[in-house]
Amino acid sequence: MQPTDRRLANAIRALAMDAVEAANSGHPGMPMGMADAATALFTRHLKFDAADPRWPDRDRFILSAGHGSMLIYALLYLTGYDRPTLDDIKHFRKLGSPTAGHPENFELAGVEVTTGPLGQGVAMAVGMAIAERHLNAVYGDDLVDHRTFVIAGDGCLMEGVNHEAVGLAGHLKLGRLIVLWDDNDITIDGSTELSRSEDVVARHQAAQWHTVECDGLDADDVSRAIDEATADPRPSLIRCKTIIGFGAPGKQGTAATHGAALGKDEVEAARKQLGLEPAEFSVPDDVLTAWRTAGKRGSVDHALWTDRLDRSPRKDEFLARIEGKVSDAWLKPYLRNLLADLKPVATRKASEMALEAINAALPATIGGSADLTGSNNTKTKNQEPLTPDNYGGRYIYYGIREFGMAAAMNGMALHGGVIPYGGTFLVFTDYARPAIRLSALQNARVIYVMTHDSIGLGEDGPTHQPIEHLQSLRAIPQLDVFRPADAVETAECWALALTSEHPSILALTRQNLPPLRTMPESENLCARGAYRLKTAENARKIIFIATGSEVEIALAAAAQLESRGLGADVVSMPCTERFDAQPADYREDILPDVSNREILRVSIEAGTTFGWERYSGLHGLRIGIDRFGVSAPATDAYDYFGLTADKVAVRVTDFMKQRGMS
Ligand SMILES: Cc1ncc(C[n+]2csc(CCOP(=O)(O)OP(=O)(O)O)c2C)c(N)n1
Ligand SMILES: [Mg+2]
Repeated sequence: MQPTDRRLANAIRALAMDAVEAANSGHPGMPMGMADAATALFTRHLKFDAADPRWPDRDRFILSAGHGSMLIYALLYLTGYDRPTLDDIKHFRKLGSPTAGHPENFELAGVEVTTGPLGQGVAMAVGMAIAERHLNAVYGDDLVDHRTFVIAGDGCLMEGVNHEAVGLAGHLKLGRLIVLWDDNDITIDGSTELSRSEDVVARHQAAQWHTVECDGLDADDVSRAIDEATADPRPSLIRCKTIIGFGAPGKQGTAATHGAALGKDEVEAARKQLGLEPAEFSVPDDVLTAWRTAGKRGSVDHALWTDRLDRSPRKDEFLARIEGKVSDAWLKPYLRNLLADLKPVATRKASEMALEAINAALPATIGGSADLTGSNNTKTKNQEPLTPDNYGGRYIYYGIREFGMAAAMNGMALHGGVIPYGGTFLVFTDYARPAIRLSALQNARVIYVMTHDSIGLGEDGPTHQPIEHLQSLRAIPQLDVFRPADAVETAECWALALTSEHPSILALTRQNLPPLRTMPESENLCARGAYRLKTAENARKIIFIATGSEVEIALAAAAQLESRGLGADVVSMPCTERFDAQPADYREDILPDVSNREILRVSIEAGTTFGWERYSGLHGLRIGIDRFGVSAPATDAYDYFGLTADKVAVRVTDFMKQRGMS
């Protein structure tokens, strides 16, 4: 006899309680409250094949309420994924176990995205739904035809990014996005009455969503709601009325079940209440068999899909696209043309020029901007807008939603098949930063086109002039921050970003910069992160290390110093992360390990000097801006902050004099 849905759900409850108890850490309440809803979703609706978690046409499932990680670990184990094993679950939250505290996309194949920072799961799901519709438009129903399901808690729906994500999804009519809301009236501090009065359902309706309510503790009722949601052409919010910690008789319905082990006595009482096996981590045979059968439900669809793929003339192209391999064959011919016709150009414009070649060569790119298209230069001539009437378009008007855009791009990148890039002003990376951090953590190939990268943006003044941003972004692991110095470097950095396994930020100028790289090279010089652009003519006394728009200043200052007999190298350092990863002999060649008295190292960047001692050395000279900017034309602002060749040359010679170096 087929076990009841409640018994299937209770297996989730048992594993969640036991794992949290064993770790003495974790969140049992959410998995216990949503176990029935998750059972309905996984045994009746979600299209997946546990034997092949990477099947491209699987439905995507995102546990946005990442603290309830034991819910997804239990589901993956029960449905028969290779990992986590029962042993992995016994080692929940232990060093080296893939059952990390919060679900990590790089730990387990069935975890599509990393969640835990509340709100971002829903926002990434929007990106997944966009990628699905886009690829469907490109490849048709035969190859791409799936949905994105999300489980989200009160917290995910309260976060600001939810407003951006819900607005974007409603606008783009992402009907294949279905969010199940764990409406349990509880957050960590207690009742949601402490902090929420809004009508969540009405808010979604106002954003053009379909909404439906159900008893989240009744798998049949949840299933009815999912059917309704699937049939509706709008994105759907399913309000699942639940009880947090359901089944723990003394604690259910209270915040006490949210984020702590229930305790031995309460677990025992829950076992009795739910009719569970007395032993820890045990799942009755008939229940496990039923779950394993559910894990194979999708195998028929999967086989039919494989047949269709095998018959498709676009099979190889499709698979290459999903794999995400990118060639930089566009770069050489592009650079050849560029070098034939050099002129001063802002690097944001140079980025647009490179993108014309990139977007023509790489059909996987999808661009966009958070309402600064004309300023970020992110849209190329061949790009049509991606709209509900044309999901095949390759340009997204994200609106003024920097965080929502960044999170959506994470979802798109992790869905696979598309390479998202999107723009705003560099200063507003602050608005997107939580998602940029998750791009890095998840190794999502997202390219951030961040223009107006310094006081060089001029008149908009201190609110718009980044100061601490470059360095604070460089502090994020697994993120490449590129600050190219001219059009050639801009193209080289684009090529690196597109072929990277990491996310990248391109920091680009508003103001024009002269061409500095005027000769063809056999290799991408930016690949090493820093390289010698000019070699000292006189005996080397100084090494300038500069990035972006300040490389020009360093070169002009170096020329002045050479005319006074002081030899100066100029190192262009478009990407500190890449330079740090070079072999020691290369780094030693560019920045030799000698005293600053022998060879003075001078960093120049129109931003904070914080951290530049890493390259200048403690006794080197750091030229930058350690205060907020000024509202003034760019050239006046540069002059005001001493960032001109004349002023830099004077500062260097004064510094050398003070230190008795010349
Ligand atoms: C951005 C962010 N802020 C705060 C937290 C810490 N936190 C984790 S769960 C939670 C409460 C969430 O409430 P809800 O979504 O209703 O989850 P439930 O208690 O119902 O499981 C908070 C504040 C977080 N993970 N992410
Ligand atoms: Mg809650």
